[in-house]
Formats: sequence, C-alpha cells, structure tokens
Amino acid sequence: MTVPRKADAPLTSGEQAAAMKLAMLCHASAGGSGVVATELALALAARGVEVHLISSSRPFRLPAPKPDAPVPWWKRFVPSKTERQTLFFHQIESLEYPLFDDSMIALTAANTVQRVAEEHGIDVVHTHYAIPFATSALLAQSLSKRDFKVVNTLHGSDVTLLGRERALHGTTAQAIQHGDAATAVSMDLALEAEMTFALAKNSVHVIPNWVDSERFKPITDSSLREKYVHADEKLIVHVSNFREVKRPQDVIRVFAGIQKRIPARLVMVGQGPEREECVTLARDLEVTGRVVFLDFEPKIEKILGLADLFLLPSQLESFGLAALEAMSCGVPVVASNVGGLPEVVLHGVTGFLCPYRNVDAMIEASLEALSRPEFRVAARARAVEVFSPELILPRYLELYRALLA
Ligand code: GMT
Repeated sequence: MTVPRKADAPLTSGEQAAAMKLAMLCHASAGGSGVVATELALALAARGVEVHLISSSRPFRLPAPKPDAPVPWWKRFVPSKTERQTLFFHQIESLEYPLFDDSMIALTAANTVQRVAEEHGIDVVHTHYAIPFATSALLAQSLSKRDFKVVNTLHGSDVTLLGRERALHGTTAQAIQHGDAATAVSMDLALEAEMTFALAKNSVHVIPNWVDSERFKPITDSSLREKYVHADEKLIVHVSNFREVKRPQDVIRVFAGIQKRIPARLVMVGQGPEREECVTLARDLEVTGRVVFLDFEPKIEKILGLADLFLLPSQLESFGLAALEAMSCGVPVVASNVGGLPEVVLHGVTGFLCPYRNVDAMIEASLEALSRPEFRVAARARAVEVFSPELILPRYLELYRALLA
C-alpha cells in the first residue's frame, strides 16, 4: 500500500533554505500557474522559507483572512509551531490615476517587485507565467539596489500560444534569455520553450508540478456523492478555465456518448469564454438534466474526491495540473494525447490518452476506464509516488541555492 507523506514534513538538512528570502510573482486569476505559485509559496513557507507572494489581488488559492479570525491569516497555512511569520502577501500597486490600469501591469509589477526586494532583502524573484512577469522581473532587477536572482517558470500558453505571437515574442524571449534560470513544468514544454525562444539545448530545467496527496484523496463517504449522483450512476468531472484550448465542448460531447451507454452525470467546474456554448450544447444534445455547471471552487478536492472519471480533451496542455489532482484522488483520467499530458497520465494504466478531437475514441476510453477499478489505485499511486511535494519542492530549493552559491 502506498503511504502518502505529510505535506508539511520538514525538508532534509541538505534542503533547508531558512535563510533564503523569496518573492513569488503570479497572476491571481484561477489558472494553473497561479495555483502552482500559491501552492509553492505555501509549501515553502510551511517549511520555514520566507516567501513574499506578489499578485494583482489575492490569488485564488490564498483565501482572504476572516476579519474576526482568532489567529493571524498566515498561520492558517504555516504550522502553528512556527512563530516567525514566513508568508507575506503584497498586492501589485494600483494607480492613483487608474487610466489603462490593467495594461500597466508589467510596469506596476516591476515597481512592486523592486520595492519588495529592497524592503525585505529578497534573494530570488520567482515568476510564474512568463508574460508579462519575466519582463517585469528583469526590469525590477535592473532598477533595484538589492541584488537578486530571477527564476522564470514557464507554464504553457506563455510559450505555446502567447509567447509565439509576434506582438509578444521579442520581449518574452529576451526576458527568458536574460533571466538567471528558466524552468518548465514538463519535458515537452521545456523543448518547446528552447525552440520558441532560441534557448540553449537543455538550458530549461524541468520541474514538474506536484500534488498534496493528503488533501487530494479519495472521499469514501457515499452520502457526499448523493449531492451529485444516485448510487447506480457514475460521476464524471471536468475542471478548467473554459477556454477554447481546453475544448470543453468536447467534454459535453464525450459525456453525451457515455450516458447513452451507462447511467452517469457530469459536473463542469470553472468559468470562461466557452461556458455558455457548453450550456447550449448540453441542451442540444439533450443532457441538460445530467450536467451541473459550478463556478470555480478553491476546495476542488471536495468534488474530485467523489469522482469516477476526469475528462481533459485539451488541444494544448503543457502539464494538466487538474488531471494530476484528480489522479491523486484516485480518479482515472481520459485526456488528449498532447503536450505534457503523457508525462502525467500513463496510457492504459492510470487512464487513457486519445487523439485530440477524437470524441468517439474518448467515449470508448471512458467506458473502459470506468470499468477498471485498478486504474483508480494506479492513478493514486502515481500521484503519490512520482509527484509528491517531497520529491519536487527540493528541486526548486536546489535551483535557488545553486544560483545564490
Ligand atoms: O497556459 C495556460 O492555459 C495557463 C496556465 C494557467 O495559468 O492556467 O496553464 C498552464 O499551466 C498549468 C500549471 O502549470 C498547467 O497544468 C497547464 O497544463 C497549462 N495550460 C496549458 O498548457 C494550456
């Protein structure tokens, strides 16, 4: 049996970085890069590293403090035995004269990073999502009286979509080339980044995303499932930002095919531009009564933990963090065979990978995955054994330390 390790277990002595001060710069909206940045900040802070999280508003996975809370907000994340505050949040300064406020984010972020770095003696600024933050960090580095290193973590569309656009390519490539280190969340993305931004071969460090398997775990209380499905029905889940690249309409199509063959219901979690089309398609395919649309849910493990199958038919997916979180909950994944997904989902072991847009193949794969209880065990085991924080977090710390050495 696989025994998950505690998420806040101390790092070994070689991994200790208590004296190091980090700033983590990320987008606040409910996307994977912001989730990874926030979880990394929380995990390192819980292990004694001082982390300053910088974003335009409180990131999605960093809930606001309750005004009448008996303990300081940061103690909700950092173990109570820690008296020293290790987690700080700084909002990117907004403009007093708020004309074109959003379009100034690259510059306002640079000035905020410079101020935080100087006031708090930051050693490493770690950006998540290159656009615009790799550029902001580089600018802050050139402005700052404090000498710090810049690590840029590439997440996906900052390389494969936006980073290729002529309107953004030059500044993004320059910022990544001049940063002190670049990381990518999968081998596939690292190769893409090296080609897209003319980087030296093997210069991008591959550090995959991770999952807290104590938080993301199967929920066995069948009474909780009753909120979504009857006892004889399968619960299928999709979580995304409902962008075209995620192909959420294919989720509806695949589900429509599944529910013709077995009793099932679908929960679609998230918001984004394609959501209304999904609602319409569900109506056209006459599955409206079997599909529930929910808004973004910070405690997504409460839904994933109940699921029987996770669908991710994306056109592009550098990693697929939501798929990994589902696997950690013991949920097999049926996904498209693109990007970094084959590095996460093992075809025929923890789910199936199908050709992108092939809805019929995904329907058959889903029915097969739903009939194989061993997939559930294998999915959880892979998440725990390969993507545990204890394996992944030290790799970031090693990188920071190597840059500072
Ligand atoms: O690229 C995006 O779509 C945005 C980004 C985000 O902020 O949600 O998602 C990417 O980063 C995630 C975290 O590393 C990965 O799990 C996603 O696969 C990746 N999305 C894409 O590559 C489309």
